[in-house]
Amino acid sequence: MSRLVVVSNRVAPIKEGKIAAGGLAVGVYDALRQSGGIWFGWNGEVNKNPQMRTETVGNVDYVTMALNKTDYDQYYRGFSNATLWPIFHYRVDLARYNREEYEGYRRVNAMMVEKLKPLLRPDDTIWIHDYHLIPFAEACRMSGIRNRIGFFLHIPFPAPGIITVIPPHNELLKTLCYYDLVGFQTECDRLAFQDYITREVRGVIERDGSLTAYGRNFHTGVYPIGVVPDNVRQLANSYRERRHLVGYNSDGRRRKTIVSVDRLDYSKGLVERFRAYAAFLENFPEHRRKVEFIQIAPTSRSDVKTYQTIRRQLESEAGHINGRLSDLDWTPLHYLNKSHDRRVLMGLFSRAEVGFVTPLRDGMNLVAKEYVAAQNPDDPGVLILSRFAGAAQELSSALIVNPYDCIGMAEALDRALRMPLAERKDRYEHMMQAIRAADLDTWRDDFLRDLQSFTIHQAVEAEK
Ligand code: ADQ
Repeated sequence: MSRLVVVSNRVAPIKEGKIAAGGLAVGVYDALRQSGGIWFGWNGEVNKNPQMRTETVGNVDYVTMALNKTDYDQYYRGFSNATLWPIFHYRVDLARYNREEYEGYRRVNAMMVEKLKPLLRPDDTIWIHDYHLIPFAEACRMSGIRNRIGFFLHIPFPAPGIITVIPPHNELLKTLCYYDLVGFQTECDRLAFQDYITREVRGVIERDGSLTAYGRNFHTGVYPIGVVPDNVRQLANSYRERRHLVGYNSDGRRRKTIVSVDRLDYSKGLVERFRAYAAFLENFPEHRRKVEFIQIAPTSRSDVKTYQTIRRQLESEAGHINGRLSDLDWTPLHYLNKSHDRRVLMGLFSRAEVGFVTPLRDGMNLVAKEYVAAQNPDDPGVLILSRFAGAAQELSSALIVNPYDCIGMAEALDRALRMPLAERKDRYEHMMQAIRAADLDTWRDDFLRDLQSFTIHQAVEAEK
């Protein structure tokens, strides 16, 4: 088995010699441990003189570097998070384009390739993750690197009409053709990319399903990311301090809990969710005082302006709901801006009657899968899930909602809270089948198996 080299924007931090747990981090870490290899990327620091740092744990080298301020501003804060992220999530209204930032993005990708190059062996398999690093393979090929290179996009791939808003869309997406395999979360994302290639750049679909464009032949595939269901359930069971998780009525009966956990991001539909919860309490007053909604949303990318705006908007919505509806012994909405230990989150999921997962767009959304996997099979809660999360493709037995339909979401909350045990169990079992069929190991193994099965590109014009 060849050695695996993983490249992602951020490398999961190592704590006391151990990798921190977390969806993607665990999957990548397990893959690396099996084959041995390198995890290469940014360490999250911004320094004047970026230094490479290597930390070895077992057979894995964690090679990280800092970014200088200009690189950080242009590559990370600029083109990645103020252009690509909003556009790939269909928020053209929030996107900006700045040519210097795009050039910085390309420059940082090329710089990372040059730093990685001396560490590579000829038979290493290279696996690149996510939108920050789209041009990585092209920069590798220009630099003479001929290893197998695969790319996985964690976020949605938008329809061609949306992606063409990016002024250098041709130049940017051409770089994806330099991979041997490009993986997506859903078939819908893969088809959107295929559409772009066939319509915008007159690429062709070959008999074996591969694509040829810009003189390059490459493969695409669908690899929905998953969770490790047994691990989720174990964590949920190990959390004993349940008194922290729920409130009680004045008559001593436990209030029902609705839970949401997200990074604070406009793609997650938090404002729409808060409004739907308010509409639910207005339209179904019989639930008042019997239910509470816990929204955990730690700030992320707080130096990007649109993230400051969404935060202010949420604070105002939350204040409005609680100001209008709470009582001395009842706070309808608990809005927590901090990150929590995975064990606490899984414990909270297992205890909550409703998981309320309603992004406006999401590549997959692991919280939806974690919520279901954390449930007690004998008395499971109900998942309310946005049709615009990648997870909705597999979890069709959730209560599927449109996050733009405020009253529809309010009705779903009412239905979820009233749902009889037999229906809850039935839906839960269907969802667990899907979650087990596409767990984290399957995601990683399928991608790497496919990547290994394709022949490596021979020299092409651009490389000469
Ligand atoms: P994210 O946008 O970060 O990921 P998501 O998949 O929901 O979204 O979350 C990733 C992980 O972070 C989950 O394991 C979750 O439990 C954890 N997490 C989220 N909020 C947390 C909090 N407040 N405190 C602690 N942990 C928290 C991107 C894409 C997704 C895609 C993933 C993986 O945007 O669509 O599912 O990558 O491919």
